[in-house]
Amino acid sequence: MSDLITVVYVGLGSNLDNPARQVCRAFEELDTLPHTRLSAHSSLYGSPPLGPADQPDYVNAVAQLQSSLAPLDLLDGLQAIEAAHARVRRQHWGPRTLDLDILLFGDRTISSERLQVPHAHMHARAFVLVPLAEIAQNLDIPGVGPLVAVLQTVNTDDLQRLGTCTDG
Ligand code: ROI
Repeated sequence: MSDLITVVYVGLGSNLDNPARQVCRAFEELDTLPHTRLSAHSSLYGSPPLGPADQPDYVNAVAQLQSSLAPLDLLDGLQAIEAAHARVRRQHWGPRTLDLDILLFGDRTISSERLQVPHAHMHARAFVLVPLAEIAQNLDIPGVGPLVAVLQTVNTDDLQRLGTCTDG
């Protein structure tokens, strides 16, 4: 914890046990983390699985947090939320009840065993970039470039905007 508040973007993904409900609950849970508040979140998007195709489609979204936690303390908090949702055993690149990934932590680049920021694959994933652009149009991805430019390099055809958490 420090006095400094950092804007953090978190990617959310689920493809099990009513994925939309998992993601919407996770938005609320992110707002309950210590020294952290949820300041914005995207709509929900449906996307076909990246990786093994024999799994359900995903619901993806992005949250914007204001946090004074240190990166690894925030990661601990995200993993505690994931664990509370995870009733299903996970396989590598297989289906998951809830995935929470730190995408960006202010303008910092972090490379440690537990955490890489910016997220290593975010610049290639429409299901991350499109919801991110919905809540942060003027963002720069450190080491990569302006979000709007990166967005033009990915195929968004398979991404479907599903609506918001209050749509039912
Ligand atoms: N595919 C999609 N569409 N959305 C995800 O969030 C997602 N997460 C993953 C893998 C298995 C790589 N595939 C995904 O971890």
